[in-house]
Amino acid sequence: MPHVATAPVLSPSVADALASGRGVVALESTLLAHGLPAPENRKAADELEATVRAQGAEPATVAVLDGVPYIGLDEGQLDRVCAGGLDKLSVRDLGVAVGLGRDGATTVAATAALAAAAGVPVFATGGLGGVHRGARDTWDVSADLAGLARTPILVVCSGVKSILDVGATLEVLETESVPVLGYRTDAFPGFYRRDSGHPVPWRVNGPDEAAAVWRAHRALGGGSGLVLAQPVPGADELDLALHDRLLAEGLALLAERGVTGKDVTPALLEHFHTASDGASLATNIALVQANAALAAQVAVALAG
Ligand code: PSU
Ligand code: MN
Repeated sequence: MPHVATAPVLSPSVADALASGRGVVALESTLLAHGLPAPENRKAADELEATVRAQGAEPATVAVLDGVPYIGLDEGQLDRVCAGGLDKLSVRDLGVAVGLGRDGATTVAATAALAAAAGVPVFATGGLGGVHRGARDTWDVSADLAGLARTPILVVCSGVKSILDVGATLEVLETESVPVLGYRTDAFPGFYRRDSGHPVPWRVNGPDEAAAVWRAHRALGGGSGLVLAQPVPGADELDLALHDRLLAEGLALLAERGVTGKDVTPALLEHFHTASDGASLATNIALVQANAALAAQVAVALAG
């Protein structure tokens, strides 16, 4: 008997928050399942949810379990996401995972699609996927970009990972009419580093300004997502020389091992975490935490 497709299931607290007009922040599960190692990922999952609650909003971590898309996970479901063995699901994989009754962690694109469909307009993550270095030959461009082009959701992130071609990624976001706002910065952040070397087209200086831009974007018919890019807190930034060494090593490792497709980003992040003795892990967790806090402030501003 084939698995019967199910509509997304909202946790009771998320359903309650939406019904009463309180702020809700979507959180993705790929960064937990494929971006952070165990057991740090489980601790980070709890801390992210606590951070969102502390700002007065409701966290909604998104994942597919037993073929059911969930918006808002309980403790046992977070355990499963962080235990390993889940598939990495982008938008094209959602129907497959649901149809076949699988477990999977959702990327930025897939989380955005499920959250927006459920009426959650704000989402926090670490870094967006983008155009990979060498994409001219490999055609490796994250489905996050096409996903944001058609999904109306405000994504708080620390720019894109420095493992990508940042300039090309910004060009695609421009082509796809996805607004990019720097949060209290004129520089587009580079994930582990505060400045990717590329400017942002626009800057906002508080959650209220971000909320005003989002409302206007939607009111004017903007059907795309919006990127609110916040640099990692200065104290948590990865040392520049260490960063550049890890990046060069990581890219060489990928080529040597022939890593391609959806394994590229997790493999590079893992190299950073192991080869830096956890320094990049601390940076990664710090930036996601800061983004969760800002996303919650924007969600509260939008709800008010
Ligand atoms: N941010 C993090 N860690 C991650 C990611 C974001 O701090 O692992 C994930 C997101 O789920 C994003 C994915 O969608 O990296 C990009 O994967 P790809 O390059 O294969 O599209
Ligand atoms: Mn890719």
